[in-house]
Amino acid sequence: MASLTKNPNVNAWVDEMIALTKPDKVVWIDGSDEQLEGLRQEALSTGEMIKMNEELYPGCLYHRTAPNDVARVEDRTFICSEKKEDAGPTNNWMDPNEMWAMLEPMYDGVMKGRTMYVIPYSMGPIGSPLAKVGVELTDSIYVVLNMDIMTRMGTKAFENLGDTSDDFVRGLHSKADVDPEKRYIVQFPEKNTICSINSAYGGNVLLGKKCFALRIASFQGKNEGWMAEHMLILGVQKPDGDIKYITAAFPSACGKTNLAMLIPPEIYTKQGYKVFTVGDDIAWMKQGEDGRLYAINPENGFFGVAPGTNAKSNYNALASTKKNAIFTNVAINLDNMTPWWEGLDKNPPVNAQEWKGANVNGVEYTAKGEKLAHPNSRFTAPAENCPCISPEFNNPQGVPISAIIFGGRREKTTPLVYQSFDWTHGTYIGSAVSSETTAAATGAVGVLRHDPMAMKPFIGYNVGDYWNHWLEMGEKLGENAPKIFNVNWFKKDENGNFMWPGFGDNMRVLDWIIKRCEGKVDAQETPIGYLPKPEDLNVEGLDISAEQVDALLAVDKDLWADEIKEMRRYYDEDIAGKGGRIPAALYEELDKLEKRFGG
Ligand code: GTP
Ligand code: SPV
Ligand code: MN
Repeated sequence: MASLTKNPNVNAWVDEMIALTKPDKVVWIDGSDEQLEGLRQEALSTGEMIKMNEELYPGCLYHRTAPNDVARVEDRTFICSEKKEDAGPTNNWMDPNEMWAMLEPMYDGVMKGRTMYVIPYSMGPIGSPLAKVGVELTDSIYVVLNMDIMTRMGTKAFENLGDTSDDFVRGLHSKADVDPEKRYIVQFPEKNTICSINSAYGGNVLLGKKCFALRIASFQGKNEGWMAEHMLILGVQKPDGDIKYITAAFPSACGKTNLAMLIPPEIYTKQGYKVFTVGDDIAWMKQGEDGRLYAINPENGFFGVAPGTNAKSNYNALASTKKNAIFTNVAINLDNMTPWWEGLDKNPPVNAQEWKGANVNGVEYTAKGEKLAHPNSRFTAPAENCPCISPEFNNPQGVPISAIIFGGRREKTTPLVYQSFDWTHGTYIGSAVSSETTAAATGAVGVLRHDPMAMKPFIGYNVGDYWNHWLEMGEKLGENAPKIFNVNWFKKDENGNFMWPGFGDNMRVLDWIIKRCEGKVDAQETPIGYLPKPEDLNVEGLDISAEQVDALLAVDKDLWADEIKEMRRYYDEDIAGKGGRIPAALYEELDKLEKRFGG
């Protein structure tokens, strides 16, 4: 099939990759309905995709991946910069030539007997000054159909690139044999290139997402003066009609999609408050002409965690999955071909197919404590399906950001919410994010680990330089810089129960944050930052005592002494000791924090 572009840089690279991988057939993805429908039919005929109930879930498909291929693989993910020190201590590194010498034979002939799909796509609205183009080569129809939902895919992306530009990200993906021992997710930041092999799962293979929009883009952003962050973007419309935009960085499976789509409690909706979703996972941010920081969501859909999603916890996400969505590794109710997962409702289907494909009695199966859906099972849903999608979703200029929030899963130590003293202190707080691990990546779950800015697996260069870039952005933004906050929805009481109701009630915390940005509410100054005065946290209608509010807002001196000690160890040993170029200003913030506690 003939190329869809005259761009010689694209064509030369695609020809080279065809010669290497030797597909039987090459299909350029124009993005037309006819072409995509043909691919859906083909995937249904081979069993790669399964059709869901056409009346209840029109246009929805199901896919299951190999049981060893269900999450990102951080230990097999590499940043292959020319110099090792440029990858820094948070990344696996290999010399780019050595890496390619290993990968090239693996790709040699890997697409024999298969079709190569050439996917042009734009990250960001077509025509946006912040958007960037990628081309992904893949032998997976699942990838094509997901990229259709997650990006602006097809000929229009080439129109954005133009006939001569070389500014596009090259992505080469092959499922190969889905061999976990030969699975590699490799970024070459200086070459704008991504190689992914032996996986067919989400973040490993939808190369526009974590590989491009975070790992490669964070490096581009440092060089070009903008930011690529693991952040949701939401707008809160106040009763007076004014909308404040907020971004929030939480580690994987720590609540971004949920916060992005929250439905405020009645005490707020009654007054006229409304929340709009701009993005649920990634933000690209750049200073606008008026000096403020503007954010776009480079994605066009949601690749969301299924378990726990229900009409109460996240109505808008659930509604987004009702048409033209793809379900990966959830369970199927065989009686009516609808998806099911833990936390959807309390009625697991009797006649169920669990995520690995076995037919089981779902009621008996779950009663034994077995899971019907994989904990990292996901839905891929078009953003346009979301009932609260922002009218600004396609705005090429993005939306102006008033506040940036960091957060993570912390059983103790970190209070419900606090505000940094200034941008530099906020950058320190971002560098100090740690969180209990989740099923979004392979490895143990529930282990506390450092995850600076929720970007540990996604910073495409030296983490110290990344922190320095944050500081430089703050200097550039000056008094227009968004205010920086930290939240923790996951504090637990002595019985191990979450102390804060979370979900829609997180609006109460956003309310305080917005009032702080507007200078409309006072705060108590503590050694860690500004905390709400207990009476300023609106708990009207919640079954929560004054003691519980105090506990949620507590700053425990002993726990913070441990925290500070651990931060010093982390900076010294894990970062500086392993080649991380920590800015002096961040060490000073740590010293100042210790001093404020009297240390
Ligand atoms: P990625 O897509 O992996 O980046 O995840 P995410 O950050 O978008 O997380 P998501 O919103 O999908 O939430 C992950 C899990 O956290 C789900 O099981 C949610 O039910 C749970 N969760 C989200 N918000 C809250 C909250 O406010 N409180 C509690 N207790 N759990 C929450
Ligand atoms: C995450 O793990 O943060 C995700 C899912 O958003 S993935 O696309 O697999 O990275
Ligand atoms: Mn994510």
